[in-house]
Amino acid sequence: MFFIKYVAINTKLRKDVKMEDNIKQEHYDASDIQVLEGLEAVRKRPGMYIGTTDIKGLHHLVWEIVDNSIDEALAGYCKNIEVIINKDNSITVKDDGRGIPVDIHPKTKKSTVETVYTVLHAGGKFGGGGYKVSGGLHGVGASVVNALSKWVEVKVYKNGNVYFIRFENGGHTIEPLKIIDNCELNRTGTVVTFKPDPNIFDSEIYDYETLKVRIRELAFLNKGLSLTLRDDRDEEDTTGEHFLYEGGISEYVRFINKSKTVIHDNIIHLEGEEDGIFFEVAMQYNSGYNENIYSFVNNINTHDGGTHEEGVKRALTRVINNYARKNNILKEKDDSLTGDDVKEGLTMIISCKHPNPQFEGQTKGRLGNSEVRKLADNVFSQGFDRFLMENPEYAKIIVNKAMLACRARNAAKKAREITRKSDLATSNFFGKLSDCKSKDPKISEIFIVEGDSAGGSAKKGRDSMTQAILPLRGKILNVEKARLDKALSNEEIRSIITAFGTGIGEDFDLSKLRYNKIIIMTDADVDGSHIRVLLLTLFYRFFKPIVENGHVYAAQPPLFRIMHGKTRKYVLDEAEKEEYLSSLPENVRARAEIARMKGLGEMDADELNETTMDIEKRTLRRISVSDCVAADAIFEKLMGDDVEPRRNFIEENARFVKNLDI
Ligand code: 1YM
Repeated sequence: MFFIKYVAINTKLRKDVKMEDNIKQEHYDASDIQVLEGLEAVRKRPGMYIGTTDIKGLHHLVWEIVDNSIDEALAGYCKNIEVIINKDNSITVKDDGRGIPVDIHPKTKKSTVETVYTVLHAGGKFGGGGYKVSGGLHGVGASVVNALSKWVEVKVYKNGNVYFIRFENGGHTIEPLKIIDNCELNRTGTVVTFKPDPNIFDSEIYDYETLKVRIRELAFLNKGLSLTLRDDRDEEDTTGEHFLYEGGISEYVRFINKSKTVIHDNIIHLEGEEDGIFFEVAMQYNSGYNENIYSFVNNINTHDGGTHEEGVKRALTRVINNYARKNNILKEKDDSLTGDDVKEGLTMIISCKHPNPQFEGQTKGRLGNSEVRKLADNVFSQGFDRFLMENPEYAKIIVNKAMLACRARNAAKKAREITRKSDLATSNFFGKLSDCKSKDPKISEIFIVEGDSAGGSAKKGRDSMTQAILPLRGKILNVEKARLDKALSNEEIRSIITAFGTGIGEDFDLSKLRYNKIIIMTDADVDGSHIRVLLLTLFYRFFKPIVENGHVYAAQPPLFRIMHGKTRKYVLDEAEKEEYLSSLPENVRARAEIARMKGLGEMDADELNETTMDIEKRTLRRISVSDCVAADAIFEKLMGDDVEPRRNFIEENARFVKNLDI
């Protein structure tokens, strides 16, 4: 066993009661299903049901169907789930659960399968008595997917029969449920295939990586459940990828820490249950300075935390302080360690399965149930306290790490004060920043430019009313490997902090941001890519809200200039060049003598303005944090201890970091 596992002892733990027992105790039949509204409403306002109709919404459909299989797994009836991307970008989801009920529904007088797929709000979760723990639309998912699909086919294996039903054009039943074949008596399960309606969605193409990341996550969060993803668009993908983790969230922690240097071997895994609420946490420290804490409720990422996270964090700080004081590592005169100190270098996954979760906050990303705080605190403090007592060598390493973090935090505080006092006042800083005249952050933007020569052109070519220029002279520090105090000793980073106006660390205040747009303007070469990634790491680690609120952009300088006659045309990349050239008449094309733009520094002020800076003409790419877990994995690849993945990445993306949509 690679992890140490403690089960909480005094939390009224009923060891023999599992989730599935809770479910089996409840009994409800098809009459629990309430019939509420038609599917037309979903087609009229898809956003209300699935958020967006962009690529995210397209993938959301898959999760709605998969969630039904996951529910079946959590109820203890399903062991295998398979997701297939078909050649035509339709999706098939298969499970080996009980199969959706096929009996006639008393209210609709139609089969339950048809009811579940055509009646909004049909499903166990609204019927009462059903105990569902996965995320999604709480029982309306199947009908929403049907409403937004060109066609849907459902096959149910049950009672030795194969039942089949097909819907078309937003959920219209073609023919009622019928038996099309027989099967072995003990075979049960559901197979759903759907093709999203292209009239509803901006894109029809499924992204393998997006599906893979979430399917892998579902496998980590549901130990023992086997999930498979296969891409039938890819001729070479014959077997698919399998995800099955007997260690559950412990293996998730190991996965996140894979390319980091861990400071103790064992992953600590604690779990407990009370009143049908199941709580577990897995953790391990690495030698880095960042915290990677991810929490989930019923498999949904609670990105804004909540009571489960609060309970654990509170207990973590208390237990480490108590241990350090009891063992005289922390002396009487010393201040206690803070939450930030004990979280440095911590990778932690928190997972709670709750029969009635209350999600709060604007994006519903916070767990509100107050009883979970106590449960989380109890389970964690009992288990972790025992771990420290039984593993004094690890306890020492963990406490020492927190003590070092505390010292660094105090040093950073001093450095920040010096930064605040000195930089704004020194001519050194103002010699560097060419600020804009406007003091209105709403219309102001700052270009962070690589090198003095490009900085010079940018300064001449800018609109000095709204555009500020900050040239970077040296390489900025790689903050993935540095603490705040070290980052603050780097002059380039200090200039950036001072220019932004927000402060950093504990002082950070987004409302003080002096520019609405922060635009990274680097060359389209290897060095440029490197600087851009360093800047993104800095922003992601120390100015996350700036990224989260969409303030960070990458400028897109052109790669080619095409001249013919008196016409000058700039194009962003090879593809655009080809497209433009093929649009020209043969004779003009033959005479066009195409120039590759080497660097920003080579463009004169007018050219730079016209191609890259002018609000009317330029192309900017907004940098977003769409998935913190995925983003961290990318940063790890690019910035972590392993050199090889970084070198490969830079080689592959020498021209543009186009796929780095963090
Ligand atoms: C590929 C998609 O939908 N599986 C699935 C769905 C259900 C059941 C089993 C199921 C649930 C219950 C009882 C219950 C659903 N049933 C319903 C409803 N896979 C997929 N597998 N028997 C079977 O919740 O008690 C909705 S989903 F409402 F009909 F019970």
